[in-house]
This record gives sequence, C-alpha cells and structure tokens, in this order.
Amino acid sequence: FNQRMAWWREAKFGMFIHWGPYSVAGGEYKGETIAGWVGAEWIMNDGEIPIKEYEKFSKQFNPTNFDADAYAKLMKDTGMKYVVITSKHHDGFGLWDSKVSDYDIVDFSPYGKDILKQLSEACKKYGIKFGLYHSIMDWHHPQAQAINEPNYNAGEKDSTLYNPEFPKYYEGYLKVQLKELIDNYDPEILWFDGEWIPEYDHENALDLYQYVRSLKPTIIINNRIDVGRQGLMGMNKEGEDFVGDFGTPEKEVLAGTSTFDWEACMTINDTWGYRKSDHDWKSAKTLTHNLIDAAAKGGNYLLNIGPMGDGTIPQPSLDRLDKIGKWVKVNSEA
Ligand code: FUL
Repeated sequence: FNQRMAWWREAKFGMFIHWGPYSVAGGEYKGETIAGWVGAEWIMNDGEIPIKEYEKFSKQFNPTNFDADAYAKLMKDTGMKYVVITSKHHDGFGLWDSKVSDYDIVDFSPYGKDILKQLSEACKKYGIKFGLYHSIMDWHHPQAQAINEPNYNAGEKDSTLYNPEFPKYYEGYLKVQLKELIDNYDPEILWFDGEWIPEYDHENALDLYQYVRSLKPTIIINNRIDVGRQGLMGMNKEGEDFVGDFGTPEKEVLAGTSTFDWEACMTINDTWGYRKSDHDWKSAKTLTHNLIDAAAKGGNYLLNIGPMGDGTIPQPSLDRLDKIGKWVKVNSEA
C-alpha cells in the first residue's frame, strides 16, 4: 500500500481539468445564465435541458485551440506533478473514442480527435502523471440516471427514481469504459464521482474497487468510489470496510492533519466547468497559500481549470498559474 501511494504523497500538487460539452455552453442556455450551486458543468441538470437539446452543445464541441503539449507544459511550469481530467462527467460525454458509445469526442463532435490520447502522450513527455475523473452517474445513458429527464439528479435515495436497468449499465458500459481507459491511457489515478445515485451502493463499490485494481494493481483510487460523500467520510474507520485510497475534501483544506491520505480539490474562480459569467477569481496569493496549507497538513492540492469549448484556457487562470509556478520554482530550489 505505502509503495503504491509513495509517488502521490510526494507529488503534493496536481491539475484538475473539467472539460466537456458544458464548456461550450459556458453556463448559458437559450440566452440565459443558468444559476446552479455546484458549477457550470451541471447545466444539463440545472437548466433541465432535455438530452436532445443538450446534444447540440456536444455537436458544437470543437476544441481546435486545444494544444496538449502546451497543457502539459503548463502543468510542469506550474510545479504540478499530476493531472486529473474528466474522461466523462455527469453529462455522459466521453473525451476519448469509446467503443461502447458514440457519445464521445471522436464519434459525436466535429473535432473527431481523441483528447485523452493527446493529453496522456504529452504528459508522458513532461513527466506528468496522468489521472482520470470518471462519473458513475450518467445523465445521458438510458440505463442510468437519464430516467429522470429532465431532472437528472435525484440527489437522494428516492426509490421512485430508481432506474431498474442500472446493473446493465454498470456491467456492460461503466466497467467496459473503465477497462478501455486503463488499457488505452494507462492512468495512475481514477477519481470517481457521482456515486450518490440511488442505484449505486457499497456492494458496487467493493466490486468496482476490486475490478479497477485487478486491471491495474498500482492504480490509486479516490474515496468517492464508495458511498461516503464528502471529504474524509467514506474512509476506513474502525469496524468499517470502505474502499478508496484517499479522501477528497472539496473546496476546503482540512483544519488539521489526518491519518488518512487526502487531497483538497479546489477551483480558481467558483465553477469547475467553464462559466462565462464567473469572474470571482481567487488571488494567486490565496491559491499559493492553499497549496502550502494543504502540504503542511500532509495533503495534496488539486487545482482546477475549466477550459473554454474551443480549448482556450481562460487568461485569469493562466495568470494565476504563472505566479504560483514562479513561487514553487523559487521555493523548491536548494
Ligand atoms: C462534484 C461534482 O458534482 C462537481 O461537478 C465537480 O466535478 C466536483 C469536483 O465534484 O461531486
């Protein structure tokens, strides 16, 4: 266990990337700003957008400005050691060429190129460890949560919203996609999310954890593969058998140290996925302070960027990453 976690504990600092068709929408639907407390990546649910309507954003997802080399170099220059990118967020759209779905960047969008392939190769070149965020909940798949259309997220264990087909999605789609991702891109981290749906339970978690580790024994998996939602909940406490290798406090650094491994995931402004109207940028000073604070308490810091639909990284994010990178560089010189 220790051996497997060693590089991750050393790493301290990583980049989170939320990117998908929601980035094309940028938080707006039919000329209106869609409010939502999680982030603009939730627009399909928050705007109660029907699947066919939302697919229009997916059809326009054409990130011709995406430069995988520049992304990986940016991580390196910022002092980051790993990346976690959304292979699939809750909207169900894949950033790679999945063989069990046409709802992905290669088959569905005009771009037609595999984003994960490009980024994983560039990361290898710069010595950045590659990780994937993968949503268990899926608003697009008919055998998953899409039964609630156009209110995709029950947010509670409501049996009337239970999709009886979920086991088919779980075995025949979710697990198959995870195998594709591991076989093709050799990720070092799998960062699960969207585990709170009524169909998914602790038994699934035990099974899924075993399955992913059997495909790649050294892989590191976050605690959201199991049923404890926030932060360090869902980590093993005495008498419990939760699976997951590290805790995931969201938008907060823990108040103190912990006996569990943990990683604070945070945004640079408020949203995870790109939102045009979000100008609430944290200062480079605050962001750097968070990095130091997390590291001092034994945690990692996963700092998010939300690229635009065309692949451009918002300039305010770049400005801040540049400053953090300079700080890291100065302070890591002997
Ligand atoms: C949450 C998700 O619902 C958000 O959209 C985001 O991905 C955040 C990191 O995790 O559970």
